Amino acid sequence: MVKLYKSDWSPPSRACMVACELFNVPVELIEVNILEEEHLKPEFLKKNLLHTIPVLEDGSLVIHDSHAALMYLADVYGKQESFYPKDTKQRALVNQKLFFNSTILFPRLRNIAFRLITEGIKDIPQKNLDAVEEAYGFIEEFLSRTKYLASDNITIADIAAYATVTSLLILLELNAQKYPKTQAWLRDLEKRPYVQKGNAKGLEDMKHFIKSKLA
Ligand SMILES: N[C@@H](CCC(=O)N[C@@H](CS)C(=O)NCC(=O)O)C(=O)O
Repeated sequence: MVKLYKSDWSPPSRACMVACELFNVPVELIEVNILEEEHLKPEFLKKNLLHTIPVLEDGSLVIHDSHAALMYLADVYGKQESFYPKDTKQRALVNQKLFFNSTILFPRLRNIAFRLITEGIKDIPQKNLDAVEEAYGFIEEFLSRTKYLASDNITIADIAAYATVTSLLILLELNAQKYPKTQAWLRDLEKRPYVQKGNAKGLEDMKHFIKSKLA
């Protein structure tokens, strides 16, 4: 059985939880409470010196990045190849969008959410909101080229980005008229049972927490 050290609030953790539901991974979920700084404790730092969650452990293998974990889970447990194609070119396109989430989307969320939580800021700087708006534009453009982010099939890149985007929506609403493809993509993913199970509750908890911080 694999172990997933996670927090329900954390989008990259939720992406891994969605993947565990999707691929029917036998998993033990272990909550790491960031507010109580459990991620900074020596036992946790032994697993991940970067002190981030999620961490996926499979026997002696420890993976401390959600994207690497999604790739591993899809390779080992995924029955439908389409979620992470074996074909090199198709796989490169999925990897590209996983890195888009890792290096463009998620940092724009982290820049805001981390400061709300740790520094107690009440107003989100306009430049950070502009960066989120720009990211919505990127997604809309991607989704006007293919039905899902990497191709016409849903892949693990959509799972990673969905967890981030649904969290960004707490901070900046999406104008459905301006971003119709993104709106349709969100609706498509949210009705999938594995997405519901892995993402919905944690997202709701995060929403309440962030709103209370902004109030
Ligand atoms: N690239 C990493 C980012 C993980 C990350 O930054 N997680 C946040 C929670 S959403 C965290 O653990 N922050 C605590 C810290 O950085 O000390 C991944 O995708 O796993």
